[in-house]
Amino acid sequence: MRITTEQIAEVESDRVADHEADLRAVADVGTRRGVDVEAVIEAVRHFSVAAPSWAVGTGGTRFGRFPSGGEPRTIEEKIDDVAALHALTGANRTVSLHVPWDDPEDPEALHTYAREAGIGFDAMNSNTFQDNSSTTGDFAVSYKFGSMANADAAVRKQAVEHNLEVIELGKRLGANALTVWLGDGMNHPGQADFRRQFERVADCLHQVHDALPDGWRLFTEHKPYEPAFYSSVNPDWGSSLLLAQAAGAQARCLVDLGHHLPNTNIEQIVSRLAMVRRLGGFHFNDSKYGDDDLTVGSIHPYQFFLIVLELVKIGDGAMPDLSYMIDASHNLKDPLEDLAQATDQIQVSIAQAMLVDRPALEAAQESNDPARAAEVLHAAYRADVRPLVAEARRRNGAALDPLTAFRSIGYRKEMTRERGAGSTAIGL
Ligand SMILES: [Mn+2]
Repeated sequence: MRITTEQIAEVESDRVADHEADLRAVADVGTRRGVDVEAVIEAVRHFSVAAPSWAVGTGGTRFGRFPSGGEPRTIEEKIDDVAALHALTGANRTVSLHVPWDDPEDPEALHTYAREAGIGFDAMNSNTFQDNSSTTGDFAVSYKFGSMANADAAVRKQAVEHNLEVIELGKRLGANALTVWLGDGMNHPGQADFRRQFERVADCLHQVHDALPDGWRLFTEHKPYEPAFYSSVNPDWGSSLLLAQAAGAQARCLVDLGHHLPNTNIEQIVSRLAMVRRLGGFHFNDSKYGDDDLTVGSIHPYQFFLIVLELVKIGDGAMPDLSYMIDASHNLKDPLEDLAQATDQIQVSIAQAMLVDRPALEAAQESNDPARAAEVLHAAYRADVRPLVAEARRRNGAALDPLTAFRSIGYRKEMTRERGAGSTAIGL
């Protein structure tokens, strides 16, 4: 089942008049304040964020998983779901695969299938944090004590080879980046040597980097803890930067918002990484305590706005050309509804960040006027930009209100009939 623009227009026909009235009102306010509303709409229109293949299925915790039915059973069905999401949002043009959870037997056929569905391939994700016959060479080695940081050279060699295989697969799918997230670290003080672990990982990443095709990026993704609970080899942005520098010129740091200790100033990290030209991309999500993988902007919407504002500053008024992906775990909501809400939140934050009067903000900063600076930020953050975002979606042939349209069209109901109530997606 493909969701079409015509289907969306049909279920939203009674919303158009209200939308147009709302849009006129916002445009009037914009005109009075000298805001280029058209530029905001067009910037939102052109933005795209990848959906990870593992997020179209219901997530879970180590305590359980409660699938709600109609989940994709194959990689092609995952592509179908991303295509449905993109039809509704107009802003999810790519899917990010995870190997071995997604290991197509015929990459060219999959490439064709995705192209016909209008979906491209974003960054490839390797996996050396669990043992699997396709990542450990038929279990000849084990990642129990780490992969690239392992004391055993044979394990490190296998970890590098797995990453090279993922690059090869990505080349056949038309991807252009590899994200390396490692579970390597220690659970026990004294278990390993901090420096030796780090140097081994740096050396392995350098080997992987040397196999990158031209135009590809290698992303290092930091995370403070879990699965290693005493120390992680790449726990923070500083370590991630050192690893990216050691890996080579095509390496960049990827910032997963949930991979920070509570109250970390992530927008400052974004600014620093951009300053040294090593900011590569994002995994968007939100968190209350740890790597909670909650819906983007659901816990700290103002922080998310400030992060996007840093991006708009880097892009000189528009979102810079980085790698963007939603990395959330949908344990209770329908995965596609949560992805649609996350995408909407990102679009709203882009519109708000673009409304910031940056010359006025800079003037307040340069004259030591924090009260004025706060007024400038709040004027943008408190603006209701939803009609602008809806208009951007409408111009892309997508939905004014993706979640309601998704329900009206009955996509999940149809998928449950087709795929079964007990179908489950592989992955997290
Ligand atoms: Mn991530």
